[in-house]
Amino acid sequence: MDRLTRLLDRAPTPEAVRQLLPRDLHRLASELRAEVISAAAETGGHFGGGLGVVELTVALHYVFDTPRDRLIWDVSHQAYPHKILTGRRERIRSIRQRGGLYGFTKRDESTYDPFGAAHSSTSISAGLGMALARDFKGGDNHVIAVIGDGAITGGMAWEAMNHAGSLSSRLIVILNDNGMSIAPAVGALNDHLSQLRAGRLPSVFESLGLHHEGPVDGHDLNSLLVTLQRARDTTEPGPVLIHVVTEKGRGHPFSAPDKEHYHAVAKFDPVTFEFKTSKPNAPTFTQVFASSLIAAAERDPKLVAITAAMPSGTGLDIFAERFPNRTLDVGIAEQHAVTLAAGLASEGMTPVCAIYSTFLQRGFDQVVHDVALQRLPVRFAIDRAGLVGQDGATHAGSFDLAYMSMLPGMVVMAPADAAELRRMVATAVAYDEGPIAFRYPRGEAAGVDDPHEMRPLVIGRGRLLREGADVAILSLGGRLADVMAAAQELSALGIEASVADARFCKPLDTELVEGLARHHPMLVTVEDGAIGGFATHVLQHLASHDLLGATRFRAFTLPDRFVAHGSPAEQYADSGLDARAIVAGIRSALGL
Ligand SMILES: Cc1ncc(C[n+]2csc(CCOP(=O)(O)OP(=O)(O)O)c2C)c(N)n1
Repeated sequence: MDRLTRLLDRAPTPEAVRQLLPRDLHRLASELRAEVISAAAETGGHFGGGLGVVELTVALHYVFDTPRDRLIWDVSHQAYPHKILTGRRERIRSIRQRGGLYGFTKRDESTYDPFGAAHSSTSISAGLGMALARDFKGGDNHVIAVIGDGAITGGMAWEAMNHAGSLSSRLIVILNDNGMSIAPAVGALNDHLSQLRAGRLPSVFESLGLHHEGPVDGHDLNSLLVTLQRARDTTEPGPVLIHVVTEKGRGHPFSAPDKEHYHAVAKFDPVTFEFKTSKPNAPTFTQVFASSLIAAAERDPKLVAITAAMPSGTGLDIFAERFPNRTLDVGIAEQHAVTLAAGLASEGMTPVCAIYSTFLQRGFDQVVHDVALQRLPVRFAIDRAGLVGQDGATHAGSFDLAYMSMLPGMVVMAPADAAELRRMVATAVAYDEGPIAFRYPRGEAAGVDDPHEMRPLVIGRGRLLREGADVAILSLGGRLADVMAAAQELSALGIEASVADARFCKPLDTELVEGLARHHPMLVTVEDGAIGGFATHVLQHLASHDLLGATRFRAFTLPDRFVAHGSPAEQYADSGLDARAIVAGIRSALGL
């Protein structure tokens, strides 16, 4: 037996953990921490959150009868120690890779994951639902929701506490307070938590009707055990909130401090702890966006940029260095971010709301009701459009083309390369007639990035890149390089393709679309979005004007299923959206 993991070897499941003596738990925690570090060296991924909750994870599984007692991790990026302790240690080194464990909790993956997550602030609502279900059924199990001080800034958490605080249903909320979101936590609530850490009560949670315990040192197993046992055994009705103070990234092996406490890491050497990062060949779309936005803000003093707790992910950290007073980090609060932008726009400012495609879903009604309906010129910079790789289905930017383009008056653009993104930033900033969005993928931007390129585009005008008589391929967004490669391969097979870059999903370049349909026996659209997006708009236009004639039509979209995690290249191959699949699809449609 490997002496270094003696207890972890003996305790592959929570049932076995519960057989240990309390005094063994310190050692179990340190073995678990070492295991998280050694696995992360191989896989990379979310790291700091998990290291901060090692003791809490051990204590929760020790005190509660999981999975009969329901343990819900908010966001669940911090659940790697939980996965290791719940029968998934053997597979932890496959995490986030194709066919491997998912990077977040997932109902299909384990009975110890009673609720899937990845978008934040859902755990208290889900937990209250489970608690009420238990009460309806006359059960006696516990329900525990663990939520971070970042995630608890989200509106849903407050909707849930407002409801839970008025009920007698028993629910245990653990506030994992490490002072960090991805970046340092922001807002008045964060100030309040600092006061609570200093022992100043009463708390806002108490006023909402949640019995408040703590603050408890989240790395002191004895205090954790006592507090959790008390919460488990109390006969008091109603919800309880336990304020646990932890250190994000606790025990990380790196020599340098990190401003995000190693929220997520690349693979690293397990001995020297040096990161194995590959050298980038080109700037990312995110960096091109940030630098274009800075250039635009130099010219427009009314430009204000908004992020919902994602300054580094969206590139607004770079923008904030130049314009600290024109950067607003609102916390994990996409709904508020969108309506805040609407308010700014209504007063003549130039708000740019930079939100990942997947998280903008949270603010959809605000986009409809507060922005689009009032035709307010909010600029949406939608990052991580299309498939995003290892974060998988919960994070895929699959739906924005559909959900933005269906809104009356919304302009929706998608760049294929760096120059186009720059021009779209310029277009959006200059456009004042209503809402406008541009959506761009994760990763390196194709093409050359010329920092002086700031010419606005003509709204609703695409471009023709290549002409061929046999098939027309109309591409929107990030798949253009694969489309061009496909066209070349087709040409080698004797099939000549025209290729056009639509640039706009809305308004559609109807002249371009009609010309392609008229002059080719087959029209194909390609987009990195779900069914209901670009192809639907193209087809509806052609069909409703009787312009399809004998022209055949094929749509390459994301498949009508959630695409599992893997590298983006694997995901696009799985989805039939890489060059090879496009060639194969066109050949088979042509009957060749
Ligand atoms: C709705 C939504 N917006 C943004 C994110 C991106 N995100 C993932 S983790 C995180 C920070 C969470 O902070 P906290 O809850 O304090 O947990 P910690 O990482 O500090 O343990 C953010 C902003 C998300 N998961 N969901």
